[in-house]
Amino acid sequence: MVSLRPRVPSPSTFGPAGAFAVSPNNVAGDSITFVAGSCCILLSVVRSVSRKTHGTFGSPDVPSGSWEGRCKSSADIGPTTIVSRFNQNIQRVCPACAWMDDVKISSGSIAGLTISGDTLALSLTGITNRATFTIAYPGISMAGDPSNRTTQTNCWQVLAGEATGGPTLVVNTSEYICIRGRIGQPITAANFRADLNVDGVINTTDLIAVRGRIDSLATMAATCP
Ligand SMILES: [Ca+2]
Repeated sequence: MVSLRPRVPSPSTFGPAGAFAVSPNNVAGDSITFVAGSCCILLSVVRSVSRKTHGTFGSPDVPSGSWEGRCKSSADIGPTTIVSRFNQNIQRVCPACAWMDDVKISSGSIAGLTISGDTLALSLTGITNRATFTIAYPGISMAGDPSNRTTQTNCWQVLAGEATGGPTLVVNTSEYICIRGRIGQPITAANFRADLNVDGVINTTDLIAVRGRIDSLATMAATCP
């Protein structure tokens, strides 16, 4: 908010307050209050995260640029819900168009798209494993200004079964040892990746799941920029 107090020689010079091209509510005596709008702020993504629900523990966030190693099933690998928050309220440029016109994803399908204020939530299925996953927002604009869009792209590295991270993403005996050592532990922000099948518990089912994914080819070479 910017408040200007111009020198006004006489109220009669400018006529009544309502003659200004501003809301009369913004005029008080010899003062005009200008409310700075968001018209000149370029749209940008403030934060984008991937979420999966781990039973009663909840839905810990994995930020973009990170890695998504969890898997729910062979048909539901990688991110399943991505929530992106922008620096201002947003809208779909073409509400009647398909979701694929709003956002561009590098693999999989969009099962749902919702907007609430400055936040966009995407439900996704069938993300390709052992690959980067990117999402762009060509059909999303600032609310009230369809021309104000962003060229940003978010990126995840997707490798089902990966539970330990590291410079090179790979599913190997480190995952097996990691999960075996966490069996029976309550899920926390520090160990939720060991809950591979996202059922809210870390048990032998997760161990069996990772054992079936240990493979010399279970390495992901591509990385996010
Ligand atoms: Ca589990």
